[in-house]
Amino acid sequence: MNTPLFSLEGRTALVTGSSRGLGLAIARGLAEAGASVVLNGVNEARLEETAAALRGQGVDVGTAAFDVTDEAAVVSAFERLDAAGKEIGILVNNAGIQYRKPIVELDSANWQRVIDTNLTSAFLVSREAAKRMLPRKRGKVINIGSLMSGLGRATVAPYTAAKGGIKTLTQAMAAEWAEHGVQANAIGPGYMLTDMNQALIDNPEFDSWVKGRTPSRRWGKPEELIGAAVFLAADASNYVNGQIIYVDGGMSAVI
Ligand code: GCO
Ligand code: CA
Repeated sequence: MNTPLFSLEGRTALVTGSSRGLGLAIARGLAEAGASVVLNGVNEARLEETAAALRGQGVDVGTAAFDVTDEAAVVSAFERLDAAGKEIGILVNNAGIQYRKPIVELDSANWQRVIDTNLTSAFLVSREAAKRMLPRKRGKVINIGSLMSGLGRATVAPYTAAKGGIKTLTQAMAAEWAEHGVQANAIGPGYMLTDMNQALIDNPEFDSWVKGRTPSRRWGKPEELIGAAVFLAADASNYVNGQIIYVDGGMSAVI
C-alpha cells in the first residue's frame, strides 16, 4: 500500500464527545484530511444539529449517539457500526467533563463520574474498537490527555487522576497492540478556548495566570489540535507508539 503520509482518505474515524469543543474541531480536521467521520455524543439532538451543520459545509459525517460510560451502550454501538458496514480505523477518545472542587469538599459520586467519563470511557470504547482493528492489523487510537496527565492543579483532582491514567493507559495499549499494527498515542492539550473552560477564561486572574505561564502567552484554539491529530491518525506515525504529544503553547516545557 502506498498512501501519502498524511492522507486519511478511505479511513473512517470515530471521535467521542464531538458535538462541540475539541472533539468537534478534531472531527472536522480529520475529515479535511480525507476521513469519513462518525460523530458521537449523548445528546442526540445536539449531535444531529452538529452533523447537519458540517454536512452543509460539505463534510463527510455520520453520527453514533451513545454514552461512552455505559458498557452495554458502547458494545451495542459498535455492533450497529458493524451492521452499517462502518469499519472504525481511527478512534479519538475525546469525551470528557470537568468538575472543580477542593479534595476535602469532593464527594465520591462526583469523583467517580469524572473518572468514568474521562478515563473508563477510553478503556471501554478502545476495547471495542481494538477488537476489530487487531485482526485487520491496522488502526489508530488517539486518547485525549491533558497538561494534567503529568501535572497537578488545585481543585481538579479527579480530572488530574483521570488524565494521568490516560497517559499510562495509552502506554498499556501500545504495549499490547503495537505488534499488531495498531498505534495508540495521546494528545495533551494545554489551556484551550472551549466551553468547558469558559469559567476559567472569564476569570481575569486565571486568564493572566495562563498567559503568564504559557510561553506562547495565549490560550490555544481548538483547531490547533488538528495537526497532531492528523499526524497520529495517519501513516506518518506508524512507528510512533505510546506517546503523549503536548499541544500546549509550551506550558509543560517550563516551570
Ligand atoms: C480545568 C482544567 C482543564 C485545563 C486542562 C489543561 O480546570 O478545566 O484544568 O480544562 O484546560 O487541564 O490541559
Ligand atoms: Ca473522504
